[in-house]
Amino acid sequence: MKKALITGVTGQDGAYLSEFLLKKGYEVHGVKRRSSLFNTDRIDHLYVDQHEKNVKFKLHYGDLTDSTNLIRIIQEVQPDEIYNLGAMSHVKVSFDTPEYTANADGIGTLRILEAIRILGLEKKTKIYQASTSELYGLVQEVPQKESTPFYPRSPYAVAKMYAYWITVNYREAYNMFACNGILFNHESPLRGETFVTRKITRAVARIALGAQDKVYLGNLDSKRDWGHAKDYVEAMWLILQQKKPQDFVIATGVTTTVRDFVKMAFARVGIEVEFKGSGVKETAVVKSCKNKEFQLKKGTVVVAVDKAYFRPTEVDLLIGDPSKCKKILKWKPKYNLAMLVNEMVDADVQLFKKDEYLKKGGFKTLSQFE
Ligand code: NDP
Ligand code: GDR
Repeated sequence: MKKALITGVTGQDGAYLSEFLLKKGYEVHGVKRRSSLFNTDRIDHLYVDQHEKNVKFKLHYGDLTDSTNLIRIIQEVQPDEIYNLGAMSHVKVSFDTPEYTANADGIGTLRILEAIRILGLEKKTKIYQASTSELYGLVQEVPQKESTPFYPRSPYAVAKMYAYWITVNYREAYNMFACNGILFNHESPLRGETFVTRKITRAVARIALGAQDKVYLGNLDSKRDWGHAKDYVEAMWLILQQKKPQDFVIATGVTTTVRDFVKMAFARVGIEVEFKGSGVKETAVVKSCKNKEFQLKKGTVVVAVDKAYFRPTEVDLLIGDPSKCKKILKWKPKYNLAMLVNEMVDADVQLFKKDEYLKKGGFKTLSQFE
């Protein structure tokens, strides 16, 4: 039975990847950070009492900023595959915490690679590094492919650039099976609430249900190549199943503005919105509301722009070229953007309906804590 170790197991991708590998028959070990509140919501359904026999999913306390801890966990687990997904993954927040981001996202990767070397596991353990389309940053070429030059535009992207190259260097210097997956944005109902897609789908659900008036967003012009996390974790696994270690772009090849994502998300609940004005004065207003369940009047402002959400340096356009992964990995996404948006909006509508139901019953709910 193969053993996988996942850093960032409590995150969006960690949860989908754990589920995927368990289904493939792996024993899955995850590194989770100590937190003052439970942080395992996304993986609770996979967890079994550790006293049971043949437990296939195990968690270890750890942190990418602590080498001794990583060495100990890797020594204990002796993994066949490591998926290094742990990171301070929010681009905007990285401008506020640049040093920590460099430590966890950049040097954290080095710590994993060095641990493998120190333990003499170079021949046994394969490593997947969670690289990112943010590396392309300021547009040099479209669509972006494996050979496109990098021009990172945030402390996050600069830290990930170090991680990318140190992974390549350890592969070349020590013959390690270490690969970068350069993944374009991927989302899901498990996406963190402060990334733009989830922020929008949550807001759409709450606005439709009357729990919120409007949502403030930043740059509506930026374009992203959005896929579904479920498809993307399969690509991670495929990258480590190849004969020779190499790097891959994983993308859909379709790009969409934040503004169009907003329109699609509202359309899912039967609300047509139109954008008016420009720059920081731009708003989205209700044009029509076909869904009788929701009472939104024509002309109601549902989206406004707040400068606070703009980044000091932005990545304007991301669109990936998936030719290599299609050809070599035979990877093809099952979801398109409409399916992704619909799944996310539906999940958030369900979540907030439950919330409203609890509120009516006199219980404390998510929205009462906000
Ligand atoms: P999330 O933000 O959802 O998850 C990040 C995970 O990393 C969480 O489990 C978090 O723990 C953990 N983590 C954060 N800091 C540390 C640390 N110092 N030590 C150990 N663990 C830590 O990210 P995603 O699942 O979306 O992304 C997974 C990886 O892929 C990340 O590296 C991200 O940068 C990269 N990536 C993501 C893309 C996307 O579109 N989603 C695209 C390209 C790359 P906790 O739960 O405690 O916060
Ligand atoms: P990104 O994702 O920066 O691409 O990084 P995010 O969803 O945060 O932003 C996408 C684009 O939307 C614009 N935007 C806003 N973003 C946020 N978060 N909040 C807003 O209110 C808002 N309004 C507009 C942003 O300016 C940006 O242009 C994600 C992360 O998962 C990274 O870890 C990963 O490496 C990349 O995707 C690929």
